[in-house]
Order: sequence, then structure tokens, then C-alpha cells
Amino acid sequence: MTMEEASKHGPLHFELNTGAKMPSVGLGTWRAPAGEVGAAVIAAVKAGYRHIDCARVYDNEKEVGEALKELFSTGVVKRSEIWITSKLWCSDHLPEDVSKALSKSLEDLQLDYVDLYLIHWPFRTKPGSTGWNPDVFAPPCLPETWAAMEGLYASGQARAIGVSNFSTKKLQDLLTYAKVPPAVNQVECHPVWQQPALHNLCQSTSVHLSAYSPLGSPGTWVKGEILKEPILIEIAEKLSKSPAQVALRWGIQSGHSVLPKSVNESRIKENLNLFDWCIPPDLFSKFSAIHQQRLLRGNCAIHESRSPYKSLEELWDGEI
Ligand code: NDP
Ligand code: 1BO
Repeated sequence: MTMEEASKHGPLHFELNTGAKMPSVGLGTWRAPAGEVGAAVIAAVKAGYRHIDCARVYDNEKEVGEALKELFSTGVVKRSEIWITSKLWCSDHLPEDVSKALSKSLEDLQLDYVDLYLIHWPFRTKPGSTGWNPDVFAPPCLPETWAAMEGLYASGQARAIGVSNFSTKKLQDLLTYAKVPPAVNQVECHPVWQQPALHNLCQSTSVHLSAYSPLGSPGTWVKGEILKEPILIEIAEKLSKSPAQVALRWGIQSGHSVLPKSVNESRIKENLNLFDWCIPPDLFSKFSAIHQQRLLRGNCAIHESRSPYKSLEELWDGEI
């Protein structure tokens, strides 16, 4: 199948408000174990992926960087042909730490720029801390953090900047003070958590919604069982596709890039096999009947007195 034929059922890319084209399927790397993540990146790029979703806190950017170096040096792909996202962890929100954090990611990834750099979560923890617990929460400084992100965009070290885990309200607030509007909001999104309000805001403000945990993180502590959702299974059977492929295709047809994680070569290939078919309108309409449930709730970010967010209602501004 040529790229032109494939894109009939595309899109293969989403155009961001910067004009950049972000490939619509990216390989997720959260909890991709050491010793496996590098091979997964190589298998994915050889299978046709051109987008890898990374983060400093995933503690595997060094191995991703080694894999990228091998892919570049063996001519499998050029730097300009691949999209790399990384994320600013909560402990690096102080403006003076933002550039240092990106430099560390760039050093580990062995790159001189990322295509997209995101504020990972909308709250701050103490510099140098790891994890989330009541002892590490620190007063928020999002406008100052965003201004430092704008500096990275101006420097060219981050060719696009954005946010992650921002509710509709938090994204609206950011848009009131951002000089450079966010290009992307990366959030949980799949058939069991469709995020219609956020989707509509993103569409109307030209912020691209990128879908994390698009398979619901099956087999992890998140315990997402979306691949067992009867409506998804029914549609998959009708289309002779796997439930995972239907969940991913739903995301792309909804206008979202999708970031499935896998370290298994056959599932990596399965998760990219999305472009020579589509979900027809009569089946697409069935997704509206699926019971909705946020899976990654962020409970660890909540504390009655010591977190800026005293409840899940506050963290997600009611979108829970
Ligand atoms: P996913 O929804 O991508 O699910 C990953 C799990 O599904 C893994 O256990 C994987 O196992 C399994 N899997 C992969 N493909 C298939 C398939 N075709 N059929 C059945 N099982 C499959 O979960 P994640 O939570 O990892 O989300 C994806 C990515 O999104 C992350 O890796 C990360 O990059 C990003 N993310 C960002 C967040 C943020 O806060 N910004 C939060 C969460 C995720 P196996 O590896 O064995 O194939
Ligand atoms: C706490 C990290 C979530 C995955 O991005």
C-alpha cells in the first residue's frame, strides 16, 4: 500500500498550531522496562512509527537515546523524519530549572532538540524530589513555568511546547496568559474516557489533543479493562480487527494522536495497522453508549492540607 492509499483512511499526521506535522501514532514508553525499551523503539521505527513519546520521569530516556543513535547511524531514519516528545517533571517547574531539565533529557536522548516538550502535570513538587507524597508538594507557579517553556520554544530546543493532564478549565486559564499558546494537551483519552468537553475546547482553540493510555493500560496497576468492553469487542468482530486496533482507530477518527505503549514486536506492529480501514459511521455512533470512567485519577496528587489540590474534583475541575 502506498502512503497515498494509506492516508485515504488517515490522517497519518495532525498539523499543530505551529505548522508542524505530528505523526498520528506514537510509541508510548512509560513503564517500558530497561533492557526492553531500546529494542521496542528500534522495532517500532523499523515497523514504520515516526513518533516516540518520552519523559524524564520514565527513567529510560538514556536507552531510548541509544536506540535513536543506532537508528540514525545505520540510516534507518533521519532525525528530521522522527518526532520526539519529552516532558518536564513536577520537580522542575521553577523557571530556573526548566531549561536544565530539558538539557538533561536532550543529553540522555542524544538530541539537540525535541519536537515537543510538555509540562507533565499541572502542579509542582520540591526541586530534587521524586514521586508524589504530601511532603513534596510545593506552591504552584504555572505562569512562570510556562514563560520558561516559551523561552525553550524561542531557543529552538523545543520546536513545540504544550501541557499534559490539563483539564478544560486549566487549559482555558493557560490560554489567557500564554504568549505562545500550547500546541498540545496530552491527556487520558480512549473509548471509556472520551473527554468531550476538553475535545471541544481543543478543537475550538487549535490545541491538539493527544491521547495517552489509549488502550486503557491493560495489565498494569491502572487496571483498565477497556479492551474487554462489549461494544468495542462487537465492533472489532464486525470489522475483523482487534479491540486494541478499534480503540486506536476511534482515537484517530476523533482527531486525536494516539500513544500506545508496547514492548512486544507483534503488538507494536498491530498498533500501527490502522490506515487501510476505518470505522464506518453506523459503528462509530455506538461509542457514545459506552459507560465513561477516568482510569488514571491522580489520587497521589491529592492531600487535604499539603497539596494545592484537596480533592480529585479540584485536580480535574469536576471532570472526574
Ligand atoms: P496503553 O493504553 O498504551 O497500554 C499499554 C499496555 O497495553 C501495556 O501493558 C502493553 O503490553 C499492552 N498492549 C499494547 N498493545 C496491545 C495490544 N495490541 N493488545 C493488548 N495489549 C496491548 O498504556 P500507557 O498507560 O502506557 O499509555 C501509553 C503511553 O502514553 C505511555 O507509555 C506514555 O508514553 C503516555 N502516557 C502519558 C501520561 C502523562 O501523564 N502524560 C500518562 C500515561 C501514559 P506490552 O508492552 O506487553 O505489549
Ligand atoms: C506519573 C507519570 C504518568 C505517566 O506519564
